[in-house]
Amino acid sequence: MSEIFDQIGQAGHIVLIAHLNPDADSFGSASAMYTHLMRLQKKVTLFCATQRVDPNLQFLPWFDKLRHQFPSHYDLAISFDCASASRLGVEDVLPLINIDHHSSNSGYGTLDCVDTKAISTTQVLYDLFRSSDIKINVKMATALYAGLVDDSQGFSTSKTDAKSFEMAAYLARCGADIESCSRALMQTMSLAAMRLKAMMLQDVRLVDDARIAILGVTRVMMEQTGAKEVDCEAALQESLYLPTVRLAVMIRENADGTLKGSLRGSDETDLSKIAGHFGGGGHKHSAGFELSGRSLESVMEETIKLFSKELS
Ligand SMILES: [Mn+2]
Repeated sequence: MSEIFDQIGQAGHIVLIAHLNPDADSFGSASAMYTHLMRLQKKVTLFCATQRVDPNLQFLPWFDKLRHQFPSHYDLAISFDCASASRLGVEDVLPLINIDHHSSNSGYGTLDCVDTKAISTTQVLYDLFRSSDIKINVKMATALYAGLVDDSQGFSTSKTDAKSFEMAAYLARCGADIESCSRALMQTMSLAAMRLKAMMLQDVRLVDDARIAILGVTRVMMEQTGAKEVDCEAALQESLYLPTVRLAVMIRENADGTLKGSLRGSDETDLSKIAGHFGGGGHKHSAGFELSGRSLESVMEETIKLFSKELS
C-alpha cells in the first residue's frame, strides 16, 4: 500500500485513467485522486479514451479536465475500475498501478491494488487514503461517494454492508454532496435514454419459463433515439424487476459492427464465468463481453443456451 504512495511521490507527471465509457465509480476514483495529486502539486493528465463521456458525470469535480489523447511522456499511470487492460482504451501503458475491485481483474498492472471484497473502486481508494492518513476534502468526498452510491445501486446490492454505510457516513461528514450524487446518478435521464428504454422494454423476450430476460439493441434503435451506450443500462436492470426473472442479458450492436454483451443477475449464477466464455469478465452479478464478426441473433441464442444450462 505504501508502495503506491511511494511511486506517486517519485513521479513528476501522472496519468489517471478512467475506463472506456466511464461510470461514476471509475471517473469518481480518478477525480478523487486528481484532487489529491493537485495538493501534491503534481502534473496530472486525466485520461479517458471515450470521447462522449456520460454527461450525468459532469457534476463531479474535474470533469472539464478530461482528455482523450494519451500523453506521449509521463512517469506513472494509474487505472481505476478497469478489470482488464482492454478497458484502458490504450496499449502498452508502463509503469501502471491498477486500482480495482472486479473479481475478474487480470492483474495487468506493474503494481496491482485489487480488493474484490470492495463494493466500489472508490472504496478501495477510500481505504488507501484513510490508511495513509490522507485528508479527504469536500471534492474528494463527493467523488468517492459517487462511486459508492452508483456501484451499490443506492445501497441496495448484496455487497452493501455496514462498511458501505460507515464509508458513506464518513464522506458525509467530509461534506460529500449527497443530493447532487443522487440526482445525477439515479434521478436523471435524457429523453433519448427514456425513449431507448421504452423500446427495449417493449421488445424484451422472456425465455426458459420466464427466468431469463433477453434484450437486443440494434444500431437502428441507437440511431433512432440518439441514445448513448450507457443509456442501455436502465432497461437491462429493470428487466430484473420481473418477479420470475433471475438472469438478464443485453446484446448491443456497436456502430462499428462489434457486439457488446451485458449480463445481470441476482442469484447464485456466477456471470463473470459466462462472460468469460466469450472472452469477457466482471463480477458475479454483473459481467460483460465484447465480440466481433458475429450476428446479434447468434450470440443471443448462444447466451440463452449457456444461461439455461446454468439454471437447470
Ligand atoms: Mn466499479
